[in-house]
Amino acid sequence: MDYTLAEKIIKSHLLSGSMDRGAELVLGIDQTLAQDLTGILVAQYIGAVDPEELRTERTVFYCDHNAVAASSESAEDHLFLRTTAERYGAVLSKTGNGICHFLHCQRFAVPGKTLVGSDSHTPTSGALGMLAIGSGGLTVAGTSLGEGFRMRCPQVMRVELKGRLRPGGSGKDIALELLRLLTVKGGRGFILEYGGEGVGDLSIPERQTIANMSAETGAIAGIFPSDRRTKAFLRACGREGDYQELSADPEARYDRKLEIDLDKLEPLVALPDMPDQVVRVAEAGRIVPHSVFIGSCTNGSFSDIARAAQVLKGRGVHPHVDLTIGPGSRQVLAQLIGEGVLKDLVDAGARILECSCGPCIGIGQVPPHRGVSVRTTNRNFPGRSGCVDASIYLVSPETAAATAVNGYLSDPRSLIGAGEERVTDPPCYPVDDSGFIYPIELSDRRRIEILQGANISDLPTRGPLRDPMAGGVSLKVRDNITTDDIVPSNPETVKYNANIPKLADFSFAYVDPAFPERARRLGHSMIVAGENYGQGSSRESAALLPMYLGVEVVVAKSYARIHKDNLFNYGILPLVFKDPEDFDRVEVGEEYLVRNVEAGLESLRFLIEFPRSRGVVEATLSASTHEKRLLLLGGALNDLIAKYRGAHNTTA
Ligand code: MIC
Ligand code: SF4
Repeated sequence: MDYTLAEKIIKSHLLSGSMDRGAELVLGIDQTLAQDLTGILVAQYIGAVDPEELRTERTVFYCDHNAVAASSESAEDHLFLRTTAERYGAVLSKTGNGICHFLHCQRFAVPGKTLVGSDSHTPTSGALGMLAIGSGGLTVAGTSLGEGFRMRCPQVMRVELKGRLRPGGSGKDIALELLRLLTVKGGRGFILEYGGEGVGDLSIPERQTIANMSAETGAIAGIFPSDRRTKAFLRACGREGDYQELSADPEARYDRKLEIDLDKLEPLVALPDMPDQVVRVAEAGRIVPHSVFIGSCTNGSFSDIARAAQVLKGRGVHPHVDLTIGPGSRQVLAQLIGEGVLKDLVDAGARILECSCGPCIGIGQVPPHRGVSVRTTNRNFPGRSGCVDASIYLVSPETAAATAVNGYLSDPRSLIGAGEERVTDPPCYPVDDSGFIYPIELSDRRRIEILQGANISDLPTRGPLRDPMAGGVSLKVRDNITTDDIVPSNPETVKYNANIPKLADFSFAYVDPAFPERARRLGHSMIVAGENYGQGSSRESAALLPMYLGVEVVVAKSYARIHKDNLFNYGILPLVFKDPEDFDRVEVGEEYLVRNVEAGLESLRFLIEFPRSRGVVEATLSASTHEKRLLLLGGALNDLIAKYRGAHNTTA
């Protein structure tokens, strides 16, 4: 029988379950990763279980998102992460070393292996033929403890890349075209498997950009074959021994096929406020930005930045534009210095930032109110830049550079000279692992004291689902609500990243600032939502904060995968409207009553009574046996503790 590449990796890691589409399965996980925002919870969960050691081949904690640490609270988060890594045997990547996905590809990703990370862009490592999946922190803690990763057997979509990129085109334009075709919902339930003649031409950094933004379509992962390009990249990283050739079998069957013709691809831009609002740069109209940012885990490679520098060299940044550059890693920075590119950038008027996430999630470079910023990042959700009414446009590094030169959104082809040689990837990277702290001997680990700052709050847990459930509707929200909407990230909130009571006050701040107060007043409450609820970031605080504020049930038209998993992990019942039109009948503030909750978990069908309007709304549940168990236990932390400590913990 012929298999797709994704199926081959699933098959070789299958711990239990079946590979029939939609069937429940448990996947063995070789590596896990976490970062300094979502990772604090991961570290807390691991600490709550206090294992002898982790059960993965490699677990890495990255201090990358909030590297600038503008407050002591953030610096304390980093200390907590470091000491937890040392105590349990994870690798710690220090601040300034680089962005998790980027570094993971450079140093740890291995073709054919599996990775689960508490960050939605974990699929970036799919660039090297690894099956890499984003998830919530509780799940990452569980997989680090050897639990295996539970999922429904995904569908596989073949994305056929035909032809070759034309001058001025970039991997980013392929990722944007994919979003134009699939939208932010179209990848749900799928692994995107890239193939076709166009793949052979793409460098690993270009594949990284595309695998990275596969997450924006809602897909479980994006994966490329492991081929001569992969081999050359691993050799350049000094890791040729990790290479193995991997591709789909010739007669593999795909659940869906999509084709992108690279010959016809033009420079593209995603308009505010969703990454799928994609048009040609040439038809976007006159966009005049205050700032331009080139970098992030999406476009922070040496070749990305060097190509932008080619456009900037000898031209300079427009006087009204603030251009910042954020290299993906210290290695990239070293190489930009070594090749003289940094000088070109500085001479052109660019500002050089830390090798970290920063502006991508509003930690620095926040635009002015109603400001405009053109960026090479992957998301432009409202408020994500730290300013809710700013307009963010997503483009390739070449387009960003041309825009910085001209002072308005520009097609880079006008500035790329005919016959100008395109920067390619080097045969050898300046590898320097001194930014990693590797595990010490097992026998020495117990003496490591975990340093937990006062700002890191205790883990809130909850008891089993109530039966019956009664309360009030605390919030009603539109389609495509992102986890950035639920837990805004900006310089003010980031220092409370690990302080649940404080962070709770910011939940839904941009969407409905009265929510925290209303939810507290109602005691027990319900959130009503449209399609694709909880898309975007994997941050589990988007489930944890509502749980902390008393939300016990969400009724939505549909969910994004990671957020739905997080709701189960926190013991919140994620129901779906049987008839989506019922959404219109429910109002904020009204009371609800759900009887026979336990029977509902069995039949997967619930009747929600709204006494005020005398309406009854039918809702369904799609849950595995394990997920139902989590709801009955009051969440995954109780499950982990019960399993590893033999006791339940239900303090709230
Ligand atoms: C993001 O890009 O949204 C983040 C910030 O990296 C998140 C993780 C987080 O919220 O900490 C993600 O992608 O999951
Ligand atoms: Fe960091 Fe942005 Fe990448 Fe998330 S998407 S990991 S915030 S650079």
